[in-house]
Amino acid sequence: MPQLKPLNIGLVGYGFMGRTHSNGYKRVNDFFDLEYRPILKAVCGRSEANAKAFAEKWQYESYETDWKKLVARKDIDAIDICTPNDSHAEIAIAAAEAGKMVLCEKPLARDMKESLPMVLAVEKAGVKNTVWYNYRRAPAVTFAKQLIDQGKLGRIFHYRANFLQDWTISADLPQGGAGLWRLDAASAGSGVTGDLLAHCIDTALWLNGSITTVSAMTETFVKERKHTLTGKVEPVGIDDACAFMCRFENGSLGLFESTRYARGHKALYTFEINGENGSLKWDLHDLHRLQYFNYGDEGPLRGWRSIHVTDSDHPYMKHWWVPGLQIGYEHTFVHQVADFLQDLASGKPTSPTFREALETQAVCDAVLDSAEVGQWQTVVPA
Ligand code: SOE
Repeated sequence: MPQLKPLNIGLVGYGFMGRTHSNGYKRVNDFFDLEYRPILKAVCGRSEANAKAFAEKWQYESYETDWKKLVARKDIDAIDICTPNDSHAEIAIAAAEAGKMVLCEKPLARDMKESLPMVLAVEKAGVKNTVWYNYRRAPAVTFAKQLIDQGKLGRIFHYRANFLQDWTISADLPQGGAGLWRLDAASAGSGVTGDLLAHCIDTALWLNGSITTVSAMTETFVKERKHTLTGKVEPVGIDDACAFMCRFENGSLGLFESTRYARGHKALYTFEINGENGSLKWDLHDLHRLQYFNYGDEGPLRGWRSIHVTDSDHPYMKHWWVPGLQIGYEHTFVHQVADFLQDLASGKPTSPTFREALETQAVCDAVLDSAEVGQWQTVVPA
């Protein structure tokens, strides 16, 4: 077995996403034949005790408490950003200027204004970059992309997506701080639009092309929450729910809805796309299945088929178990690492790049602007 080339990872942030990414780095070479092996060189976080504990648990070789030191280290090749959204830009720009590859958790940043300099920085430095919109790499979603690209659906008429949760209904839940920064507009930039709809928009742009115009409404159901960091009751600046309609460049119509107030739904990301010759449906709670309706089927047999995307000729699946045995959420991150390493070896960009993720950001900005002014907005790409 030839010696694999090391790719030294410096991870910033050790929360939920720090765990999903670390798991991806650790497992990838067990399942994929690659030229590179990620080495867990260092994890960085402000609390020394937490950084040390994370390093021990996940077997990082070292830890830092200042991301600037991590970025300056000569033994780090790639900086992976898993911190709250308000710190993505500063870290990514510094990492690019230091010549490091940059992998950034979604969304790219809080808004377009903050995201554009990140794109320019990685492009100027010529460093490899990607944004972790992981759901693209659920095999059933990648399979949907293949079917659409093969023209199986024909002309597209409709795209609709939902991302429903229920974890912020209690007015007693504070905003801000570890775990709850997603409720704090200063940290997150926005609420469900940047956190959840960004996923739906990324997938939609990938599957169905650019969105040109949007008309949105948002609501903040709980208008004041105690702030974890100040201890004071403060106004809530995020959108708790957002719904928008839109037009795609290919002439199809889109409908999107997201909320954290849909009692009973934990992470119900669904999308459906309807074309002249067929339709596709996907549901995160049943993520290994793709529903397909083919208008070309023989009349009496026509109906939705539920494809169990676990065969070796389905995307990514030949690397896992045997046909019929499914994989799950964590594997989408393993796939992103595998693609990143494969593209690194062949000198190709890894989608979505910062530039591609900027388009998602442009749609999010247009959605929030539209909700604020109560009018249709044109999506303004950079
Ligand atoms: C929010 O609850 C969240 O964790 C998002 O931040 C993730 O991006 C999404 O995949 C699951 O939900």
